[in-house]
Amino acid sequence: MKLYAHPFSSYCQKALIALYENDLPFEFRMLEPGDEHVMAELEALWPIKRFPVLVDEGRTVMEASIIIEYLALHHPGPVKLIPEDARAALDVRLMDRFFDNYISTPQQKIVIDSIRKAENRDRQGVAEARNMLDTAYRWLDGVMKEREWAAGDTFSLADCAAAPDLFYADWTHPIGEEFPNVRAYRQRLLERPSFARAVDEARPYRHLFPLGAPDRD
Ligand SMILES: N[C@@H](CCC(=O)N[C@@H](CS)C(=O)NCC(=O)O)C(=O)O
Repeated sequence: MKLYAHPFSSYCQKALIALYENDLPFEFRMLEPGDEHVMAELEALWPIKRFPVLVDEGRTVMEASIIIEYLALHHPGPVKLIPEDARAALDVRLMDRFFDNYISTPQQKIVIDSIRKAENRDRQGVAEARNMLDTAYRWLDGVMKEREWAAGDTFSLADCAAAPDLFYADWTHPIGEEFPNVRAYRQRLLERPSFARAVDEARPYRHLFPLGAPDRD
């Protein structure tokens, strides 16, 4: 398998966690900014040019959630990231969508806005994104009161999403002390070996974080 990715990208880390959880071998096709050759390979595979993208036996698989679903189907390992029970799998997929849509999307909005020219900034959009993050943190805090992992007792696809999404969300719009269950969950994720490895591999790129990476994690 080949994974087109960058170690500092949250969606790439999401896929990497799944690969690391089951110790799956793959070739890392590094999307170095300015490396036209690998970028052209990516564009030929997926003109949308969002990553990660996985290539396996001639099949191209896009979207981090679908990559994880694909791995569960075609390269199953001891760690089952998608429950076999369809009802339990629905809960996992809901939480996966929650993290990407209501944590990662507003987080990226704030970061992307910060690198625009001052005259092109979207103040209302950024305020709405911050509001969404506060609402999402509050809802999640109630959910995580009773749970170790995002969908219950077992580490899943939803935790692969949550780990990088909450990691960068806290750097962008800090998770306040009024959300102790979210903070504790983020800490548990940081201690999970698969994510700890992804965080360590991304450490050399922290200077790329547009808002300035905090001196922690
Ligand atoms: N919906 C995609 C999102 C992927 C995504 O936004 N990736 C970012 C990196 S974290 C990216 O490709 N950025 C490059 C760009 O926007 O041109 C997924 O779930 O995989």
